[in-house]
Amino acid sequence: METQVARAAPPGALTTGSTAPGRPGHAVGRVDVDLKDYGFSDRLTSYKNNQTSGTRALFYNWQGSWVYKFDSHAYHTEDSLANTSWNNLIDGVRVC
Ligand SMILES: [Ca+2]
Repeated sequence: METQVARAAPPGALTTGSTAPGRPGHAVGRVDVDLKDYGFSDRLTSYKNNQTSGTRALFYNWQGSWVYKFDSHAYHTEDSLANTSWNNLIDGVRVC
């Protein structure tokens, strides 16, 4: 299942300038895009990060809280997470 990070979000849902942790395992209180709102929880295998160049998208798994897994610097296309531990795992995205 492919989702486009920017396209998946409703207008105004993406925030910029938010502080986001950059180390794996760090939990945050919220994410900008909750993939369950789009039926994408545990279904992310590929994505296109077509945000403004240099913008980062941070990907989180819900483990009772949002736990950071990896990030993507725009522009970036991930064709397949199938051979990673992140396949069908991600539930939320933050943008900064
Ligand atoms: Ca998950």
